[in-house]
Amino acid sequence: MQIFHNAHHAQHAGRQEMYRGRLVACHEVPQRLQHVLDELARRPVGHVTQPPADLPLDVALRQVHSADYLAFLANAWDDWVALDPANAALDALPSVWPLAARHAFRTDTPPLNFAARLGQYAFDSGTPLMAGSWAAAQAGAACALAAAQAVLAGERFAMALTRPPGHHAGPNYMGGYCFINNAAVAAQALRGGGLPRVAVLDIDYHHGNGTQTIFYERRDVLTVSIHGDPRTEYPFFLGHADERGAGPGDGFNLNLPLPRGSGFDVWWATLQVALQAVSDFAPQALVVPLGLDTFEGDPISGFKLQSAHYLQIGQAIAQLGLPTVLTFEGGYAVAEVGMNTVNVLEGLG
Ligand code: Q9C
Ligand code: ZN
Repeated sequence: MQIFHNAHHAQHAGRQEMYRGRLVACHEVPQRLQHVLDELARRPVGHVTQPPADLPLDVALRQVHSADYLAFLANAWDDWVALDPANAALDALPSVWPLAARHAFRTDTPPLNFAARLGQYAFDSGTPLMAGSWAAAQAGAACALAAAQAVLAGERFAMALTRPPGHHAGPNYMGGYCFINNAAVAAQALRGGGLPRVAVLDIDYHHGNGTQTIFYERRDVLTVSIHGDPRTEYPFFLGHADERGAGPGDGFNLNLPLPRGSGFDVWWATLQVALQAVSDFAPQALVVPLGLDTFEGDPISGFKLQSAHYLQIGQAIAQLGLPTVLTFEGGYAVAEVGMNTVNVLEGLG
């Protein structure tokens, strides 16, 4: 398999995230990716390479994100520093939001104040934005695009090995450590390459709210997600079982929430439901947003999967028989994330 590695990922290295009233050290750290690369050096299950420089990235981004959001991201760091030159030493975090409410706050008159603009385009205060975040996120999207192109060219498996992750980023917002939705970029590129139906199977601990939302009204991209029940787990405000898609996309979103504390037996049984839904859709390709935060040792998550289980998960994905793009999402047990990731890739066969 081809593994496209984001050589620019470390330009994004947030220092602190807001958590329950205090700033805590970021969980989504550059060492996560380094551990995967180190494990791939020990167990070379694929060919680690970098995306070509001449990809049509801007077009691909505009197919899944709004132009105003992309412009916001491109200028965010400069605008943050312009707000106060002392901000150059700080990560940007939002602290005010246009809450959806009766006689709601307005975003149709875009605010000029950057602190307000940050709140308009970010749904949490856990996603620090810094000088290199946009460059890192763009280079990561290029990995997703390259992985999709490799699959379109006949590769059975390809992976976008990148951070920051992507599956929480929506059409016009960042959050959950994510800026650009790499899985959506890959799925859309597979569609653009002429495949009539593409399925997304999100196995990160957290609901893939961004990917769900981007494809919610479409029947050409099936989105399926297994995740911690949003009644207790992040991102809280999306990911319930009754979200089935809308308009022409009605019936083409499947959420399989599980209680915090679930172990492998219930997770595995739920995976069979997800795999059946993917099979019934009869797609020509699959995208797997791969989070390793289902691991029992994950510091911010609540499932209890063990390292050996990731081999089985890889085997089950391979048994679908579909050309498959994987994107690297969550997984914050940093010392084990390399082994767990490469176990999935080894299981693919
Ligand atoms: N301080 C992904 O796994 N915050 N994002 C949880 C912990 C948000 C997870 C609170 C978790 C986002 C890609
Ligand atoms: Zn996650």
